[in-house]
Amino acid sequence: MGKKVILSGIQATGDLTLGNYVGALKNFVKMQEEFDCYYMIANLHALTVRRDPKELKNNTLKILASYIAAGIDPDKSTVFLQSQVHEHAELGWVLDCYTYMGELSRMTQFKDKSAKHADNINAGLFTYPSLMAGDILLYQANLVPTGEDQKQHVELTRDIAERFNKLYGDTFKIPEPYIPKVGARIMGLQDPTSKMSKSSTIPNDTILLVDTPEDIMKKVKKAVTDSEGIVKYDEKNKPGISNLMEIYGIITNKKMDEIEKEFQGSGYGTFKTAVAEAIINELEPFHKKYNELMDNPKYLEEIYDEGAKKASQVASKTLKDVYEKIGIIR
Ligand code: ATP
Ligand code: LTN
Repeated sequence: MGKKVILSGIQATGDLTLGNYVGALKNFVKMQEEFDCYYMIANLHALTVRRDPKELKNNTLKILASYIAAGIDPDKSTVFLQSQVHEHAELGWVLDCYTYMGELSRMTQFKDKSAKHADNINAGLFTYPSLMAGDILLYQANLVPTGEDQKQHVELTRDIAERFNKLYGDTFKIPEPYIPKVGARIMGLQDPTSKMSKSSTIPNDTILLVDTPEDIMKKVKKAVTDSEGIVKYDEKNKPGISNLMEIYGIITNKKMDEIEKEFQGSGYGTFKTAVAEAIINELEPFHKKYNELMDNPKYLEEIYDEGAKKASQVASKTLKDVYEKIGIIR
């Protein structure tokens, strides 16, 4: 029996947040020891929102450098750019033809992004999940590690794959979402009722992996809390404190009741300093490695070129099978 296959990706839409790190990236690193992992930078998906071309290129390299700085080893995992493996765009189109408008219009991400970018509700934003289904199915992935917000897309991928397999016989492995039990949905520091997101425009709402220790301390100190002054986990009534507790818990490996005990009787100021220090310590090795990598674009180029070669070998086999089954001459 070979190893199980993992595929995941992050959109090239900006500097990664602490949410991306604990919800996705940390798991990517853990999983590479046990599984055959494919980690992609979703630069084609990033086009669904208008972008400056130079910035998109630079963001693509930033995500790649973040993958490696966080601990993904390009000798163990296949790290590649979605745009360099043309099978993604091809299978994405095919799967568009096996995905229903009704299914796509139920996607929360589509609804959120349409509301945020009301002047550019393009067809790509709508069909985004079929391209993502193609990403996953090309590699016959068993598991897809992501944060909570992507679960719906992985479930749709399963439906599309089952539909296709029913029509043409076994073609795609049916993937499972792999969502961490804690940290799957880190909330904004200023608006703890919505997800921390790299494209947030609210000042001090997100912690970026590239933030300096001073920035991190300042942002955590400014995080919205409540007037009760008690460090207690209560997502509904104390969303700000609960979010900070979750962040602290993931980094220090402590459970919520342990954290409550640790900060019993101390005010929010002491607790916030401890949270900020934990984040700063966790990100220190990342920072150093990230800066070195961003100063070495040749090395990054070698990684993605090599990754694309390895990924293409697998992706081309799946696409060939799909084209043969549906009657497309190559
Ligand atoms: P954008 O703001 O451009 O939509 P994003 O920050 O929401 O980006 P994505 O590129 O959509 O990030 O997501 C990358 C990965 O990080 C996905 O697996 C996603 O589920 C996860 N993720 C994103 N935000 C969070 C969060 N706040 N908490 C936990 N996981 C998250
Ligand atoms: N849609 C994801 C990014 C993404 C992805 C994927 C994740 C694109 N293709 C395939 C997992 C598997 C997002 O917005 N985070």
